[in-house]
Amino acid sequence: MPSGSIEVEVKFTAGPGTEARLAALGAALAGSSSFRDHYYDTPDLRLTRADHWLRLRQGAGWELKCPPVPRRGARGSSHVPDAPSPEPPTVATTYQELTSPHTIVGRLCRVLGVAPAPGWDQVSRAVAGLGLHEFASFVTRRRSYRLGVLRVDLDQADFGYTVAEVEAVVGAQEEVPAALEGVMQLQRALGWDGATRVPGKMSVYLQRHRPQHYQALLRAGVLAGDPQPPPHDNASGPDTPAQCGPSKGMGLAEVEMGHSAP
Ligand code: V4E
Repeated sequence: MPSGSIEVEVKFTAGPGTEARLAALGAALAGSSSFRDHYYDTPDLRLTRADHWLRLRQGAGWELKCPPVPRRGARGSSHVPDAPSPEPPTVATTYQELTSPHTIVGRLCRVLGVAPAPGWDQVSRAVAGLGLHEFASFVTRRRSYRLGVLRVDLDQADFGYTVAEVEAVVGAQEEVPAALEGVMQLQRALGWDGATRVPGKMSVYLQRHRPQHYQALLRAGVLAGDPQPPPHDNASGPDTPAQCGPSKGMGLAEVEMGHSAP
């Protein structure tokens, strides 16, 4: 897909037994990493209120996570600020991840209603020209597992929040339903209930450090319904979710969506 991959992901809270369960399911530790993300928006928050998340990720470069562009003629086909795409019918989220500078700048300009200026072939120039400013910056320590085409990230953010996610990356909108099924199956196999919405790092960061920004996103419906973790710091270790327990007979074959990753 020329304009970027589509990420289908669901967050959950890892417990002390999560990594053992991953190993029992046949997941392989793909690596550990640590990286800083810097997130950018206009002073009046037009990007994030339109559910567009521009970040500079250490070691990866510029990335834009945004709602997939709906098919022509579909409901909500013209995405406008303050009108995020409808949520999928689960707690999982579906976002396009753009990494090509040309595509990122084009999408930013479309959302902000401006024409790209000459020289904006580099995202950093567009960021300066559009007057974007950094509104969040934090470090994530991550352990990543692979199970077939699925990936599980166990994240610990430096502001004292831990969260995990199951993710599938697909190339086209038609592949989203199968990916959704795969991530939800693996999440259930890891002992989570598939119905509890767990906030992401950014949601917790904004609530703690940028409360006005957080409230604006609640009003815009971008973070609507996110329950927040208790105000205490959970950096001392992952919470043990009440839902964690033996999986109900979920075998490896049921959670694999396709061939094994190399
Ligand atoms: C898409 C989004 C944000 C950008 C950060 O996305 P996230 O997946 O939470 O971060 P991370 O570091 O895990 O990125 P990855 O390495 O997987 O690409 S911030 C808020 N959103 C929207 C959003 C939402 N509304 N609800 C949930 C549960 N997550 C994200």
